[in-house]
Amino acid sequence: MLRSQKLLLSLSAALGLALGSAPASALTVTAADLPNYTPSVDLGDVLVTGIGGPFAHKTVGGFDMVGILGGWEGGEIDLSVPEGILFEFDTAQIVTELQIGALFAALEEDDLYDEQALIEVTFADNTTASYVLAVTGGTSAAWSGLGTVSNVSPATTGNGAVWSLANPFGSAAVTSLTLSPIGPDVPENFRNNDYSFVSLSTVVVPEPGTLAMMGFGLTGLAIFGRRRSVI
Ligand SMILES: [Ca+2]
Ligand SMILES: [Ca+2]
Repeated sequence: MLRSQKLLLSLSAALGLALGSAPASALTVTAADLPNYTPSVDLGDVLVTGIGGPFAHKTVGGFDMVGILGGWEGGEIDLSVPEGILFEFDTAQIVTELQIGALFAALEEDDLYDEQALIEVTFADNTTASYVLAVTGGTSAAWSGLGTVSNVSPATTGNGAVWSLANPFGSAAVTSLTLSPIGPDVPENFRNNDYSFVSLSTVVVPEPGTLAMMGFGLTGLAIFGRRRSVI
């Protein structure tokens, strides 16, 4: 083996080590990770806590989803307590996908109006923001944040009324996320605006040191490649 080939191999190994030392790149939490009647669960990279009561599952249109026990609806997040589900991340995460369910269109599943969900986040710089997902029809909804919303299961009776938010906060990393109810909450429409958690996917923002190491390794390879071509 030529000395130059050995050098290239060792540089590649160094780059591999740098990549290998990067934090876990992706995290997914599903309803199955939040056991029934549990007040909170530590999943390692994220602590998930029930606000207003413990977690409670329900199956809607074949989809397993989680809300908070009690309130107007067991298995959904209701305003009456109020209830919520809080996700607190050990390190800032970019949310790549969030799915919620049981968010129905008007006159479906006893809901008088198109349902809405309130989603609150704390960004890595400690600023906070609130966004609303508002159903506008059986398979259509409006999202006040970034990214896109798509329908996974129709918001009509017998289905899951599941919605997927892709990159809902853009490339901004968050340290916490809360699924919250939104008003009004009055007797004639008490069933409106309740919903459930289905799944959450995030990626960890690489730490500056890791990026610097990766940059150093790539720069080394580039310089080496140029020298080699001269030889
Ligand atoms: Ca509830
Ligand atoms: Ca609902």
